Amino acid sequence: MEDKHEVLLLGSWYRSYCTRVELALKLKGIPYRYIEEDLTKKSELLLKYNPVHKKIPVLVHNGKPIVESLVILEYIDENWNHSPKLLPEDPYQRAKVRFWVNYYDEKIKSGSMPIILSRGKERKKAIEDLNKSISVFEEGIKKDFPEKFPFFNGDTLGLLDIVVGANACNYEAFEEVIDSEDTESPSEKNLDFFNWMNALKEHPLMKDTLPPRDKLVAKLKEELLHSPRV
Ligand SMILES: N[C@@H](CCC(=O)N[C@@H](CS)C(=O)NCC(=O)O)C(=O)O
Repeated sequence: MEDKHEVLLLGSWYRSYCTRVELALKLKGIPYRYIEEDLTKKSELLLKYNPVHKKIPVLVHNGKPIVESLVILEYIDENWNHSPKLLPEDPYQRAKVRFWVNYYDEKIKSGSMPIILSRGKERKKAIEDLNKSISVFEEGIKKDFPEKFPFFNGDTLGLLDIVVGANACNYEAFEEVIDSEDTESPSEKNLDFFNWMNALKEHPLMKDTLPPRDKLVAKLKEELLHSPRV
């Protein structure tokens, strides 16, 4: 039964697009009901609330759906306008955060998929490409937010911590699943970036929300077995 006044999240426990929404809801102290979706058998609710993309996460607030994780995060920040704010007050700072969030999704989050799906030389190249993208990201945010690195918004989580941390805090599980023996793994390079992730992993909200490492490794291995390139 749906309650028109509640906040409902359709998600999947190991997908970082969903973890980022859970982190924002918890950070703002917004109570929500969570429904785990099986993407091999999409529910009527998912198809009804996200008929265009048919993807998770979907946030349903007062019976109205909001889709696309970054749109959802901004909705949460605007609708529950109290502190802590996910985005800075200053429009130029906001623009810079949005720029790096988009860069992260396009180059780094997406850059891990070619690694998982490839082998041998192809995988080595994909790892090198990812390392380069992380270097550009690391240098960029150090330059754009010199006073705030490694944490944004002081000691509370900001949009970049949430988007990046929901994904990259799981780097150890990811590295366990890929075999990068003959290549420098991402965490051996870009030490500032991974120090930031290691600090974030200790944040109570992250500890409470990130998927358990062993369970995630098992899930990623299972997905790998079913991936078309293996
Ligand atoms: N741009 C979307 C991406 C969401 C997305 O890719 N969701 C995946 C799970 S991680 C999904 O629902 N996939 C189902 C499908 O492609 O059929 C967002 O930011 O929310």
